[in-house]
Amino acid sequence: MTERIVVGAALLDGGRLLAARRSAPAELAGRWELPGGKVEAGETPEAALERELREELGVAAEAGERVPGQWPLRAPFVLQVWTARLLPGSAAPEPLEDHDDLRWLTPAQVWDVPWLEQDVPAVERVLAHLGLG
Ligand code: 9L3
Ligand code: MG
Repeated sequence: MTERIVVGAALLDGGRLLAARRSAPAELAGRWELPGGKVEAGETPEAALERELREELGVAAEAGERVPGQWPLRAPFVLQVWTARLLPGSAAPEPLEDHDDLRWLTPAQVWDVPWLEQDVPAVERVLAHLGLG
């Protein structure tokens, strides 16, 4: 089966990382994730990330660099992560779909929320990538 990429954003602002609490589907509700979603056919991962952040959070954001690594989700999906930043003039993030709470976490607060199991190694890698691991 061909792998399908789900992009997750390490959205950073002032040294804090955005975590989003899923409200759907039921089996993932209440757990926190790096916001994002499936890359569509013909789309680059960066474009998918920017689209997902606009749809899910109502923000204008720009993808930065890939955080090395890839983490298995339910087959055929795999999670890949890019850093991202809000563009000047972007609205503040709001949980518009699939989420019911957002938190900007300082490095000291990153493990205060119950991340989706599948996101834990990705978040660890994000911290290492930022020199905070
Ligand atoms: N997923 C896991 N961690 C993440 C993201 C963005 C997504 N950081 C999983 C949840 C779903 C699948 O990938 O099972 C597709 O994500 P979405 O399109 O429902 O956000
Ligand atoms: Mg999503």
